[in-house]
Amino acid sequence: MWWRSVALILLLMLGLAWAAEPGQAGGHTLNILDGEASAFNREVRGLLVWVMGFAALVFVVVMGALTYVTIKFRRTGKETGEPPQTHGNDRLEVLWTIIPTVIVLTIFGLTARSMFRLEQPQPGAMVVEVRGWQFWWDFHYKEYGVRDSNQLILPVGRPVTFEVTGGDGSNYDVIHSFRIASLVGTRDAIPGVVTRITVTPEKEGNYYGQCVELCGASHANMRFRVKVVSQEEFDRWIAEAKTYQASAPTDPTLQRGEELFKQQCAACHGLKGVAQGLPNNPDLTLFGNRTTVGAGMWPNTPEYLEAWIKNSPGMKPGVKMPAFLHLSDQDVKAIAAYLLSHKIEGFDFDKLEKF
Ligand code: HEC
Ligand SMILES: [Cu+2]
Repeated sequence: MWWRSVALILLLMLGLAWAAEPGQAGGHTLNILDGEASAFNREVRGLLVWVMGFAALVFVVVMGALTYVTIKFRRTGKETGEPPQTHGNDRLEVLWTIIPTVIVLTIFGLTARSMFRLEQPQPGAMVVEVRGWQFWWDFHYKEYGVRDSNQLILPVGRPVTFEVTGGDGSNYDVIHSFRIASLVGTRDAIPGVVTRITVTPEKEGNYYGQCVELCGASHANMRFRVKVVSQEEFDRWIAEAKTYQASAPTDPTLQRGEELFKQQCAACHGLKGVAQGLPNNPDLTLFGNRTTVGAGMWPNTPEYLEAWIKNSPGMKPGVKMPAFLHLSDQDVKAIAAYLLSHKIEGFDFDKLEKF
């Protein structure tokens, strides 16, 4: 029945509208037409407008013709035998071959032009290696020798080239895909392969990143944040991050936290000055500066952090971090306080405007 199809379409549209609502992303916009913050997104938006324009034109012409024919040649009940039979129409057939060809070639030309523009090498670009892991992101500022996970700090106005790759080529690695909704995207993060993408962020702010290639149980939970700050702030950030070394705590709670961290966590997680860790686990050196926990999932508050340490597999399906249910609440609190104490002072990334 026709009304069922209409109801289904309306329901789908409602679902899409709900999913696109900024509240779903904690105040960040997921609108791919948002061109406020980068020439990259504006270029892609321009292309999308052309493609959607042609698509709308084709839709109207085809549906219009279909409606016209359906009504004009509908059954009247007065038919006597077969209607007149028509075979072929050269003029029409040439026309409906040429018009789609012109449309496809136009879209091809526009796409090629955009691709050349976007692939232009940018002199002076900063290189950041991006590595997708199940289910989190690692960032490596090659020229500065700084590593950070799940949060990327970038200076405004300077081109940055992402060298996107996945895992370490070991056999259980899968493909992820790198996208910062309001800034740039998309590049697949493929183990053993490096793909590049360059963008110049134009506005300071807090951006939302997300894996956009189905990669397992927590694909939807594989997010990250990008903080675009002034060049001066970035310079201070990177200079301090480069030389950061965790110092021995004096507070007894933090001392207990460090002891537990060394016992329970240091085999996996790096923390400069305390633990080397392994590359296939997030770096926790500057965890106190991170605004989220669980790869962009929850606000980095003591409550969420403690819940995460105790039972991350219960919060995020498929995580490659074990639960620590055997630790007492007090011990978990001590570890959380210890992790949050590691940070560079004077940065409040939560204050930034959300994009
Ligand atoms: C077997 C290795 C392993 C051990 C041991 C381990 N972790 Fe993890 N941890 C991981 C992995 C892998 C992730 C990434 C999970 C994800 O988001 O998919 C992670 C994520 C985290 C995060 C979130 C990082 C972020 O930026 O979102 C924190 C915090 C954390 N671990 C703390 C700890 C603490 C504290 C301990 C010790 C009590 C610990 N981990 C023990 C592997 C481990
Ligand atoms: Cu994914």
